[in-house]
Amino acid sequence: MTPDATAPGSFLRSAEADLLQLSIETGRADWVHATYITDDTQTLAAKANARLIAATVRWAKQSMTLPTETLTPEERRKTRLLRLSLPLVAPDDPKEGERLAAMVAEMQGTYAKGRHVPLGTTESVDLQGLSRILTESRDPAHLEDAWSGWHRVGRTIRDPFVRYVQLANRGARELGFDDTGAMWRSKYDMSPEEFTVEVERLWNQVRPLYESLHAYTRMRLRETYGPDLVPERGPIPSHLLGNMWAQSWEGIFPLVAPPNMDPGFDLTKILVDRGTSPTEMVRFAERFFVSLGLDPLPPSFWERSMLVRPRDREVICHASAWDLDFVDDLRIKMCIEITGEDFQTIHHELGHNYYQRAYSGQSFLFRESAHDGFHEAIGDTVGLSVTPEYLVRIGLLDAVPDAQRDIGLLLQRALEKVAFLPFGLKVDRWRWEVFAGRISPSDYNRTWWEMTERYQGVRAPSTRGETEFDPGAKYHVSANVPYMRYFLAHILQFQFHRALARTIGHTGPLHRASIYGSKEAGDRMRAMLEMGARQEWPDALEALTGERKMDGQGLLDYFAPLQHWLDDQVRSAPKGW
Ligand code: X8Z
Ligand code: ZN
Repeated sequence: MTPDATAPGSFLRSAEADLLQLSIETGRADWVHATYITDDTQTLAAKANARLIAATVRWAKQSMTLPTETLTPEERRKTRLLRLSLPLVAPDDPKEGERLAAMVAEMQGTYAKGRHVPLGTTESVDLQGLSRILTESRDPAHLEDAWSGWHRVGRTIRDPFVRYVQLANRGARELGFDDTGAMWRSKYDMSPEEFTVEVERLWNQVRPLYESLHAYTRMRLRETYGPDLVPERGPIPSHLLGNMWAQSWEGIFPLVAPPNMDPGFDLTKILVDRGTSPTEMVRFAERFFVSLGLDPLPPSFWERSMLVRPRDREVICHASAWDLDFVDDLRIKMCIEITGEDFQTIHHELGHNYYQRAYSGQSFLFRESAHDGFHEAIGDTVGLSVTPEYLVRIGLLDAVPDAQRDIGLLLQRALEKVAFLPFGLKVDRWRWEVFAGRISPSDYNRTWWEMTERYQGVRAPSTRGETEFDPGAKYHVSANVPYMRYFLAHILQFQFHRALARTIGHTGPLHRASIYGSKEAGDRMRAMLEMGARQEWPDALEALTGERKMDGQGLLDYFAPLQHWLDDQVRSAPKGW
């Protein structure tokens, strides 16, 4: 249909109806692919995605011919969102569109099927098994083996990635963006240039805390692994940080915590000892949202979700949340393990589901979060309310450990959340450069590690050449999921938490605040969630926090007691790398 300049309203209604229907079809194809990977489901998902992308591009291009001056503000916002709704734009040529979708499906499939036979064993294990070695082993040879065994998956992802970058950029340019990275940066109600500056501002706010944590962790790891492996001043080897990508370090908490500083309880052990099932893990999280005054999940959630890894088929285990009919067909897809970490991840995923359900009353193009960092922050905000007091209230813990243990708890949280910050920044700073053509394929791996060292103060376990493609060993790179959202979410969740703590009248330290059971906090949150993407994100931020700017001070306030403690610990140790 060609837009009728006199009726932009009906043009947009047709676009929304068409895209809703195609999105539902694509979602079903994606769901079947993600929970049952075969050549056939891969082809079907790729075809459905190609069709949706082509239709969106068609509608978006037509909407650009609408006379802007005749549009209402709401219609103008819709045309803007229409043009920005895709993480990937296909070139006009349908053949190229299909090829692009096929490249992404192939990268995702390769990633999902990655396996390695760990040193000293005879059977291959998947990413979860290899990750367990990284968390549990203290033997550098086993750690390095699990690390490099997994990273081999990147090698076969390099070629499709190179093709994908070219095709995706061609598509983004046809839609008027400089490249795919510029398109991703245009989604924040400001110019791509302003967004780059905004991210830098937030990083500079929180960087000193990261540098203290880094110095402390390096000092402690040096005591365990010795000066040959862990330098006094240089970057930390990636395989010693308890996580495949060194993105979160809570796995090595037992190693770096001072002996008298354990948090007083071990959630993994509590859950395992009680014989908690995966379904019960999800029920805990659901009850938290219900305690805020939100509705229980629909019966179909329990029937259709994938909560554990099936024995008999390949699936995409990386956790995700879905809303198949854009109303109430909510589901999560996870390979739940009974750990404190997955307990948190489940809250993260349900945050997505509750957001999706809250904005389902909006018209289709507004059924999105205020910006993508908001979507990623909601479940984590609730997760920050999983305090010892809360665990006592729900019967998982007998008594609240005394306040002296708080530093242990804060250190554990910092190893998860503060350690993440430069990683969250690095992934897309790297991809932005790649999409802009400032990093060429022959430099992919070298520049990835340069940035890892610059931002995180972390180095590869051994020299990595260009046969390797280590960015491909991270899910979001292989699956074309933008990543800056997680950096923003790590800032926003503490800002949300601080505001909600004020709402419930909490006056003590922020890490002791839990909004469990507070309808008032729930109302605040819901007011923001229901807005979806109808208004610019500062309006949504204001609805929950009363503030209109993203602010790293919430995170700094939360960790203030730890910052003092860390600085005390590292007084004589060097900072930086
Ligand atoms: O991918 C996720 C979620 C799904 S949106 C599990 N996260 C990032 C990651 O795993 O790399 C959550 C934290 C960062
Ligand atoms: Zn998420």
